Amino acid sequence: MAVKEILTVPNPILKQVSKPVDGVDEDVRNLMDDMLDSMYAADGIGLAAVQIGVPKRVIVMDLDWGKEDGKRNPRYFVNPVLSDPSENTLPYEEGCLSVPSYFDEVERPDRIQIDYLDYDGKPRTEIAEGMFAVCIQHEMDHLEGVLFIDHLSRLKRQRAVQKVKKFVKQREQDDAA
Ligand code: GNR
Ligand code: NI
Repeated sequence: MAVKEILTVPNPILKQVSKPVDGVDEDVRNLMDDMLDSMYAADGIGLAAVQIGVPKRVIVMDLDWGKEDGKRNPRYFVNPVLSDPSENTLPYEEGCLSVPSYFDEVERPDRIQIDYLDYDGKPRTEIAEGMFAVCIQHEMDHLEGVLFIDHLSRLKRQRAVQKVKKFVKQREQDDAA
């Protein structure tokens, strides 16, 4: 288990389309463990492998992270496929560990089906709603090289990248001090 650095915009690796994995083996489980450590260390609720520089179709998530009781509820999604989105959409104020310090509203279907392999390589199907639906669609976008700011106007996206560059520079200075 290891905490890895999370890549931020405008790193071109974040634009790569992630490749499916050949099933869940030791290497994929190690990757998922590192992703979960990195996600918790950064106080996130989800993470795609490409965010730590590994363009594979692997996602980790913990929607209970940060809640009062402090209990962990990690979830793992390997080679996920989304289908059957609801017609109904809902706006949600999103953030991204790869776009730190910037938040904005994105509108997405509020309900969607997800097929995937779990931590043990077992195929599963679930219906995602609410925060789960928001997060899984945000993470699936990462697998296609898409960030939540790509759903915004070009002006907003440019402002977001400028803000992130400043934020990351300051964070590096603070860390060095
Ligand atoms: O930690 C995260 N919070 C979040 C909030 C609203 C919508 C999506 C997210 S995912 C984000 C972590 C992340 O960047 N995952 O890719
Ligand atoms: Ni993200």
